[in-house]
Amino acid sequence: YQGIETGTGKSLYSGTVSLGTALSGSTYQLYDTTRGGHKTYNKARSTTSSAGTLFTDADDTWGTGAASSSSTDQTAAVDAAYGAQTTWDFYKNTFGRNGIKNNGVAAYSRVHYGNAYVNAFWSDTCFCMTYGDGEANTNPLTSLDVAAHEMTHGVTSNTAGLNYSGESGGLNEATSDIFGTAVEFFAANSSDPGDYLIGEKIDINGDGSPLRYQDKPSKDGSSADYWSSTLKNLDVHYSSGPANHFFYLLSEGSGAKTINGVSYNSPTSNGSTVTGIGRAKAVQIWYKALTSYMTSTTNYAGARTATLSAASALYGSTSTEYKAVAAAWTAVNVA
Ligand code: ASN
Ligand code: ZN
Ligand code: CA
Repeated sequence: YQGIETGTGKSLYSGTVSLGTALSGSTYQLYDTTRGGHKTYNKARSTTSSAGTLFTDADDTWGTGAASSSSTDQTAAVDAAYGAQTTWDFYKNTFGRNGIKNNGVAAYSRVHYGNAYVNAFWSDTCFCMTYGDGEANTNPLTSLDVAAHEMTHGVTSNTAGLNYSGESGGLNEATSDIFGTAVEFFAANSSDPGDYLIGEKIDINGDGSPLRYQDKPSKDGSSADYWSSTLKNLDVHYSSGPANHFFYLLSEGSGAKTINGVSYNSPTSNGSTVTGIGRAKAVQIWYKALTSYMTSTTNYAGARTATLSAASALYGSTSTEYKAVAAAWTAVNVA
């Protein structure tokens, strides 16, 4: 490439954003050389297994900011690229982590995958994030929290390596939700302000409701609020519930609260009152637990131990933070 550029992206979910781009000859590429070389590709609903075609543009202004059913539309690519660059910046600024493997090398993203495909996923094999266009090909699954969720699967895979089934699978999913939320708050984007909901922008249920709720996971109709001996039998997107709930309680505390216009009311299993320590500290504790203490087979009891070890290392074993971690786990029935 010839030059490092900053483009303008008109996203579907996050308003107008700056994008890291490159200039090759007289053509701009959706290629972010400043963040490990992340590229965004168009799968254009083709079924071939390749990455797809790198998005290019003549004037470095990308997308329209509106939903489109076109398989070549740039708007979904803008959201995916913005999600990848913001998640990169979050890990760098918050933890000093240089990309998924902490080696300065980016994954890539591909959009317009499948036809009316209602999912997004991370793959270790391609080292990439993939996004479908959603119902009627007009609701791409490219919102910021979803992109951060998928990229975080890469981080988990390259750190604790939590097995994607049973309780460790629930913890793997919760890790993606926790950092998905953290990235959304980090971005402080007025079109998509931070919340403790997952997927509130993509209208996956067709009624405006989010995919998941961290303050009270059972609000989705399937997730568990509290640990029980049968939790391991649930799908990992539902056994994530108690860990998401732990993260909310540790950050914000129990009871009613309104943040950025969204109202929450987080219950506890034992009727206790939990006082939060703030999201910034909760995120540091979860990251240290993930990268220093959890392993592929960590279960919920092990997550309690790992986060207590992390809180002890970061803040001391007699700290308010350490006690809050214990109280928040007890409140989701992990004693
Ligand atoms: N969107 C899902 C996830 O990230 C994809 C899947 O279940 N494989 O967990
Ligand atoms: Zn996931
Ligand atoms: Ca969200």
